Amino acid sequence: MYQNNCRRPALRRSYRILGAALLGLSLFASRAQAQDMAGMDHSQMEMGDSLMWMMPPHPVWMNPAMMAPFMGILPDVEPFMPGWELDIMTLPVARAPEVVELADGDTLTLDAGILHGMVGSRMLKVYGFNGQFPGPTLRVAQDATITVEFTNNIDFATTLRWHGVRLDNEFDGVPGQTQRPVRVGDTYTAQVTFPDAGAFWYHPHQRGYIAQDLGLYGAIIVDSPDPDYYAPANSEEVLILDDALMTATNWAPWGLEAPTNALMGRFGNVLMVNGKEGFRKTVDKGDVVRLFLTDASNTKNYNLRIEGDVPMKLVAGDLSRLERETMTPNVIIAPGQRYTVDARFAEVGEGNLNWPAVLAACREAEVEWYLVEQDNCYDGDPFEALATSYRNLKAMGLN
Ligand SMILES: [Cu+2]
Repeated sequence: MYQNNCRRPALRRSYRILGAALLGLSLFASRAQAQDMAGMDHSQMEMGDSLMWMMPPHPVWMNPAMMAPFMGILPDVEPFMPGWELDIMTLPVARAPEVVELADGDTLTLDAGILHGMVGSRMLKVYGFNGQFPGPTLRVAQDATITVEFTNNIDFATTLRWHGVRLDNEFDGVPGQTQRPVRVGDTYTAQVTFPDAGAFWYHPHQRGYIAQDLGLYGAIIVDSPDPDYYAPANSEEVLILDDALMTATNWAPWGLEAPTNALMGRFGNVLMVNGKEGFRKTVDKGDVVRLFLTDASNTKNYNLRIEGDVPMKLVAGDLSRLERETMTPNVIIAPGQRYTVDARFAEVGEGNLNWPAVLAACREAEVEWYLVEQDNCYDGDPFEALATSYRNLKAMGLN
């Protein structure tokens, strides 16, 4: 489905293949396509962990459950890293997302490119729009129609999808169905309408398991002309949650010819809010803070609460405002979803909105990659749970 017109040369590296079933690989790409890129100058390639495709880390308690023969399984792909041939010091330094206000008839230029980013202490090549990682937050008037001029300057062809926005099918960024992928260096013009108030987002729809992982996404807030659409709040924050699989110094490589993950992407070991590890905000006692939350992770769910058991009121979801608002101690959000909550800091003084702790859900686990269950507050003994499910399977004659 996607085109392998990556600018980075392929490595000739043969991995031992013991089998791929456990990894759930979707090997739908042609290896031959990627091999067309072989034979280029490899002299600039850095050595070290960034060259190797690596097994994602898994929690300590799972180690004994991993059978030895499976430990060595590696997918039969070359490693992919963004902007392979570029010197990171020559790339523009990524800025934090800026707010762009848009009214009917406006034109938005979105230039997708490779930037010099920082996540924690890691200096990384990231993807972003208009020099921002993640891309700018679009604040659009309801019922506006805008023209989007999208230029692709990342490593491979891509498209732009307007998640949740009701617009003409031909502009919805579905490669191979409603439009051709936008090739490297090309510009694509779309007419995008915003008939619904609420929170939406934009992201690539071609090799999203790489491009979206690298930060090629942004938030959209569509504002109703009705000033009372939401209840009053003292302030607003647009927060995009994401995770990424990283080593101590860089991204863990993706697969060049094919995904090394099942379905939409891989779990990360680093959690980010708006492209940074952690988010901190100072609030005054009694403030109501409106949080526009989007889960931009490829595959991770979050079970969010605010440290100090700050009450939240769920006011809107994917389909705009809720008919009935609900008080909730936590919000479970899945990839692609948006929730809008009003949090009231009645008993909390300054500095106590500690976002990493919010992400920590029921335990301090913000860097654990395995929080995959909708209820990630499991406090039991995982070995006992495993043993029980094994016994149950055995009793049913399934094992
Ligand atoms: Cu989407």
